[in-house]
Amino acid sequence: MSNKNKNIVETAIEIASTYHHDMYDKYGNPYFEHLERVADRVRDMEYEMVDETSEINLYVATAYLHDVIEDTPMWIGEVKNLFGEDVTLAVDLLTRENEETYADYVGKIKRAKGLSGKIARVVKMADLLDHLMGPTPCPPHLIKRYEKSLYTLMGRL
Ligand SMILES: [Mn+2]
Repeated sequence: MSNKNKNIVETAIEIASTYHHDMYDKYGNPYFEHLERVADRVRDMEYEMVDETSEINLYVATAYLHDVIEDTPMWIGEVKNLFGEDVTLAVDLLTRENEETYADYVGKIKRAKGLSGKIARVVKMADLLDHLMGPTPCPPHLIKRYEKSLYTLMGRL
């Protein structure tokens, strides 16, 4: 684990806590708590899903940043300046466009190539698990969609 990559996690925490400041989930909890739980899940998944040559900190940094383009004024060019190409491509994959159906969005993540594709799949699975099994109840109408998305992504680990 290089120092350079150790720093990107610290930078990602700073960026996420700054940009998601004053945002709350539908239950009134600070949004940053969701990002921390997703990052913790990704750390837990390290030995199961991230091969030993991978840099776990690229995955953890992406976990903190996974909603920053979709939900805040953060610009993707700034993500690239701070975090480099692999994290930027992964965050871009994790950003759902307005006109994109949820199935198309998950399908795009499933098919994505390279390290950024793998990072996006691991982070999205951790995100879905937090929605389904985290401390805040999943709205019933979303349970099937999230379960189906999880199975879709499990098809390509
Ligand atoms: Mn999320």
